[in-house]
Amino acid sequence: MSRRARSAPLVGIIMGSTSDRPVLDAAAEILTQLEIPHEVRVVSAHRTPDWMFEYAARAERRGLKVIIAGAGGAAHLPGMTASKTVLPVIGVPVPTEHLKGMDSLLSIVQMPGGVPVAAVAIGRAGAVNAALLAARMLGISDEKIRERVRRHQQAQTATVRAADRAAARGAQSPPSGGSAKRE
Ligand code: RP5
Repeated sequence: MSRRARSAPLVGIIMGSTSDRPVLDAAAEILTQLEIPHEVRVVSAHRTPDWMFEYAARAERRGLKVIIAGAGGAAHLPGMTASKTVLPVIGVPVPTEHLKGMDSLLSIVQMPGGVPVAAVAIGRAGAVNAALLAARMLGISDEKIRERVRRHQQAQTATVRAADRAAARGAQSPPSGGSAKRE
């Protein structure tokens, strides 16, 4: 991790349980790539409600700018956190065993008017997008972060274009043992 990523966190990644970690790690990886200082904490709305209130209430004073909150099932963490801070909160629905994360998604997205939570997709894709969305929010007032987001987007485009060129080459000249030979 670079010096910048180790300095005072701008993004707080919180999750309801350590079992959410494989999903939320995707957000941390993106923020690390973009050299955005962040922290990862376990904050449960149901099992540690006092700690959740304390974390959310102190977040702004601690210098955090955006909170990414991931939870599964009765996923109250993003909404309850948003109710105790004016910082933007992005909710990541974590997949669940029985309802596959639909429960998490609906718990996060169906907030009452007045308490906003930005809900992203279920699972790691959502965590990736939560981090990119947080970076874009920070990029509104930080040109360096905005440029890193731009480079990330350009690199992604280049990767897909390269995959397309490789696929096109493969279609023109299938390797020996390919489908044409088996027919
Ligand atoms: C939620 O309950 C957590 O966010 C997690 O997704 C889910 C299950 O937690 P564990 O029983 O795995 O700790 O609060």
